[in-house]
Amino acid sequence: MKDKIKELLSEVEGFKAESKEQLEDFRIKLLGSKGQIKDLFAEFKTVPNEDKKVVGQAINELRTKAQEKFDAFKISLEGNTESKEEAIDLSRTGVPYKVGSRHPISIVRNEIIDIFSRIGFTVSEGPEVEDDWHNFSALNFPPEHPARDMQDTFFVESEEGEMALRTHTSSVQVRIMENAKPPIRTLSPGRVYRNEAISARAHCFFHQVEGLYIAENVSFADLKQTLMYFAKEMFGEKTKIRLRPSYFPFTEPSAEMDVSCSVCNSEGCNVCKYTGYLEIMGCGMVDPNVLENCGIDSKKYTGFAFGMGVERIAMLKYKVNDLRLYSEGDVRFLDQFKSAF
Ligand code: 2U9
Repeated sequence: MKDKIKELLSEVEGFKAESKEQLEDFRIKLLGSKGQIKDLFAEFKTVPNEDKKVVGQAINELRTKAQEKFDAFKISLEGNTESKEEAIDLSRTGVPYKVGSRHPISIVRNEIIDIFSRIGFTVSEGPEVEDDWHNFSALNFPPEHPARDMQDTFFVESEEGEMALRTHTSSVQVRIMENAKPPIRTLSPGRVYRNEAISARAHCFFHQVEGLYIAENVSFADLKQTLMYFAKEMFGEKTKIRLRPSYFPFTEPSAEMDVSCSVCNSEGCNVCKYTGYLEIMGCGMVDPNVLENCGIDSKKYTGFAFGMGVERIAMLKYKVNDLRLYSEGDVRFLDQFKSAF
């Protein structure tokens, strides 16, 4: 009897079912009501008492192995889902994937690009690591200008010598002017770097969109009208603009532009600090020195330029009060912009 059990055990272990029929034959032969295991249990009565324990264990082992083999092939041949681990309830509602959202800086940058592209501006991009010429010299920064200082600008060593992390995207427009003939009408959106201590109101990097228009007979009136169009598209038809004289090395004359505060309708509130206006960008007529530096005849052509910080516009639009929120990747902040585009 022990030999019979051994023989059946090795048969069970080597068994492979390639079809349901083969599996059913296996079941009938071994596990069925007239099967060989049943016979063994019947024969068990004749086993001498002193052998009963060992033989009983061997038959039980055989039965368990045969059942396991049968179950395993049943699942693989029929896709049986009766076993608890394998059970899949196809009628259950799925677990939804967490969907990301567009970043507020992207939303606002795209909106700015959209508004200017409707009046013929194209988009130009360029390197973030710049040489002194494109970031400073071509833009009329005098040699001793404080922006050239380590305290204001990050410098990196490269094979080409000391390079600056661009402090504005004007450097992209220098490249455009060097390589294209007017009329030029382009926007340069991108990340810029400044050596600032990080706080709610300052960061060591932020995003700008700058604009440049160079052609014959471009005047300050063209600049004013273009920016008025932008302000109304961005902040609403009722928006008023205000230009205050300012100074930048690359524009002359220069101005800063304010828009009327849409929160209080210019009545005065804590957003506009009770002035009725919010500063949103700088602008001016491109300095003739800059045109000449870039190979453009300043007697024939004039141009205007403007620049704005995207974080600042997004702060006004979405009432964000801390610049650090933009770069911390906190989903509780980012999730709030799910329906914003
Ligand atoms: C060229 C010549 C002139 C771009 C300009 C500003 C004024 C300006 C600031 C706004 C807030 C930078 O992000 S900010 O800190 N920008 O005030 N930018 S005019 O003038 C140019 C650009 C390119 C060749």
